[in-house]
Amino acid sequence: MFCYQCQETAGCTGCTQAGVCGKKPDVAAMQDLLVFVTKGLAAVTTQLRAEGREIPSDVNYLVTFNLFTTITNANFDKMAIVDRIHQTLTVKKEMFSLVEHTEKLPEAAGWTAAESEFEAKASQVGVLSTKDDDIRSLRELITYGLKGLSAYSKHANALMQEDGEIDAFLQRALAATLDDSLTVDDLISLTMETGKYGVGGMALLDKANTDAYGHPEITKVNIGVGERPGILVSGHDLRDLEMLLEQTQESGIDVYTHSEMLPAHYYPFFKKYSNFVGNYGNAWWKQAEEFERFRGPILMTTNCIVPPRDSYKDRLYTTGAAGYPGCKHIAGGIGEKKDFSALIAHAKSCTPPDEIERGEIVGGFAHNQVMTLAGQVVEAVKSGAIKKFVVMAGCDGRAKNRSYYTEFAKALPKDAVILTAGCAKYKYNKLHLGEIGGIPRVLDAGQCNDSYSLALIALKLKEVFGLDDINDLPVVYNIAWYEQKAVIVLLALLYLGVKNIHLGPTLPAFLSPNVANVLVKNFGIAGIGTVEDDIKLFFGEK
Ligand code: SF4
Ligand code: SF3
Repeated sequence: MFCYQCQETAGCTGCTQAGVCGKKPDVAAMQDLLVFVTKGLAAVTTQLRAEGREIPSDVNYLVTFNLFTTITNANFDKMAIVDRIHQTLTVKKEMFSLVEHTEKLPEAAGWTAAESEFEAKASQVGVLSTKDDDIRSLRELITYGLKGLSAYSKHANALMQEDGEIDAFLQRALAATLDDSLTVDDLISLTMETGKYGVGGMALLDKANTDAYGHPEITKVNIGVGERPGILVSGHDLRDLEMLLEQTQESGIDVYTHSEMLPAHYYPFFKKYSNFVGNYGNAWWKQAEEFERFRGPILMTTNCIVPPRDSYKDRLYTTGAAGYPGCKHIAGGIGEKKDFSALIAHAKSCTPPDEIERGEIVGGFAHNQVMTLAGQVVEAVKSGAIKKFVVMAGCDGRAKNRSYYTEFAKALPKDAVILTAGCAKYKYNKLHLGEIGGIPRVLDAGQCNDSYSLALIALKLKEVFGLDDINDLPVVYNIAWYEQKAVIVLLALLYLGVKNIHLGPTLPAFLSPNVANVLVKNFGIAGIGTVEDDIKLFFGEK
């Protein structure tokens, strides 16, 4: 196997024996093949569009679902991935039969085989099948961005919203990663275009979420536990949470969020459920210990899954693109009602969660809420009470060097405010960093996709302060990444013209030296240093 799509990749170069994430070589192979056949399907649909045909929504959903399945820590279930390959081959064949000019299509478009040949084919189509370092780097950068975009599209689809232009781009760009005629420059332009559609994808999801659940508002979230048995929901899919909450009414079962599901509490819609008790625990990588102590069933709606311990594996359920062998999977496609009765029955046989902490955390600072505070924020900036905003959005992870972010947050000058989104927040959202004139020093917009809110806030500040360039704002970017959703967030920020983003704790292994140079030269992308050096760099001498 060879995989280097996430920040924790072995030795900062690539996982070759087994994934640091727990992905085994046979699963990695089937993921490679799933990406390959999905690219083939994308080439077919792109050609069909060029020939004036419409592509059915179900085919668009299949593409995004497949890519989402291959995101870090989403699906470890080989058989589920093999099933998706079969399904994709069937759809691809149907679509292929409609193409007039098949001579324009790459090999992946027409490829099909019996399952017995999957492994052999997988070994020929992985990341290393592209020989040129820079072309490989850009193809993978685009593919990972598209994986992130797919995840966000899929969540919007779950709320019955879609954007045909985004799907068409996603498939065109996927197909382009198979096109040997494209040069480095072509692929750099495509990378930027991916960022543009990343903004579109996040805007689509923002609309889907806020249309369905209202605008996030300042909310105190309980981090303690109640006295009844509970179900813990993790991942990013709010529609799954809604269905679960509906089905747990009057059941005597409480519902808690974990990791990236925390921001659900900020939406007005979910506040009507009296059994929606609070958030339990921290970011995804602490789940082994925290799931053990939760004692009740856990629903993983998306990434990030840590291979479960036997002590709670029978309590771990997956749904959507998530999967783990031996764990029960709750079925249900876009627009279908899922049946969570198995989890509810299971919860009834469990004892209440073990309390791991008490208190509250505050969040809900997505764009609409911050706009209502705009006057206060602008005043604080003008008076000098707030000197700088530090965007610290992104992902958390288990690597020890990520303690940098906790130390960095602690070391910030007291007149700096953190803008965050994504599970990166868990590195500092319980530090009690205080307030500036009533404005908390950690403003949490929500999930990683809500980085979109941070971009809107920055654009609003630019307008209010009458600036021509977003980079003239008193905003610095110190972003943590882990998986591929962070890649699309990064590309979206670059597309919006944000410069000098610091990305850590390490730069992506999939950036070849030349591609990294392009990002450094054109966008001032940099890594992180020591906390002390970086504080000096961002704020000058204290
Ligand atoms: Fe390694 Fe990350 Fe790939 Fe897992 S997802 S195999 S940890 S690079
Ligand atoms: Fe976290 Fe996996 Fe990326 Fe959505 S839950 S931010 S790492």
